[in-house]
Amino acid sequence: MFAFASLLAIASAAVPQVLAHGGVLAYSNAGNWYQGWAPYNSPTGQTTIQRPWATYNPITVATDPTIACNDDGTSGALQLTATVAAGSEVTAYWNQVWPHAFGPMLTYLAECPGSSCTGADASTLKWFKIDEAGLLSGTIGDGYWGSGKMIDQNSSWTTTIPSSVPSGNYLIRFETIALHSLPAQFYPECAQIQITGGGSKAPTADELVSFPGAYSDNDPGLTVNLYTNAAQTETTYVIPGPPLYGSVSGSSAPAPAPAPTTVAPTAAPPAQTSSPAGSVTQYGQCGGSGYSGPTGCATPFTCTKVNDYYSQCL
Ligand SMILES: *[C@@H]1O[C@H](CO)[C@@H](O)[C@H](O)[C@H]1NC(C)=O
Ligand SMILES: [Cu+2]
Repeated sequence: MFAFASLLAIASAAVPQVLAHGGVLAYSNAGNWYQGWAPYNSPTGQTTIQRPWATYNPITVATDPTIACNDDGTSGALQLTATVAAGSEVTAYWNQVWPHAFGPMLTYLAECPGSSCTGADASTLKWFKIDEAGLLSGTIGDGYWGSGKMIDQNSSWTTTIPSSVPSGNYLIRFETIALHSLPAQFYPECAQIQITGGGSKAPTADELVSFPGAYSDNDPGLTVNLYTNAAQTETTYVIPGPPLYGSVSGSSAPAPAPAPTTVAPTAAPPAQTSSPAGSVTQYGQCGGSGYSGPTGCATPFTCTKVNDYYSQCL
């Protein structure tokens, strides 16, 4: 009896920490289900597209060596890769019910050298952000956040692989960041995908980052305190990380440093580079043969030709 009571005490001390956190447990794409790594099972025999990770506990340092793909994020012994069509949706499923409703959702890709991501060190890759959702409505202290929407969507998040991304082998990194207490809590996990049928728009130098490196503990989006008076009225939130893929104009070559400009007192605001600001949202159609709808993309997206029949805001 005494032993049983002791066991209960140990269990109740340990379980809540686990239940309060978690990570991505599975993925789906085009009707296929991909069970993820099970961090609390023996690694032996586990075979999944997800990179192995060890604990439900969050990462709490923005420059942690394992911020790319969690701890340890290296390939598994029986590592798999999912084939994913450019333009298709990938859904990541967190443990139910995800407990943290304050903070952003972010999805990144990193292309791997060679013919597979297996063996690639995630901390040496260059990442670009293909999806993000920060403060969606309301205030910092009491608003509706990307992570709240994730909870409402069956504790899952769906990202479309942009059809303009070049075909190749990639790590896809789904992340939710929890801001209910400081320091911010990072929950990133990665999976290996091979993108097929892709486009020709490589990310620009400004869009590419490293993990660690992309975030700093001092980033405005990682230091917000939800419980101040100011947070109850503040409606602007700056999502951490680089600009979204497709939002920086220019070629895939490293962008030259902007030349200093002298602005005449009467100068008009600089024109948008490719299309006027408009109403078409990200991934919406903005052009193509036979298309007669609106052609202006909402800021910060740019109307990007996919083929003769389809251009979309990216
Ligand atoms: C909700 O997510 C679970 C996995 O956490 C999945 O098994 C289930 O099919 C999902 N339900 C819907 C309606 O997508
Ligand atoms: Cu938690």
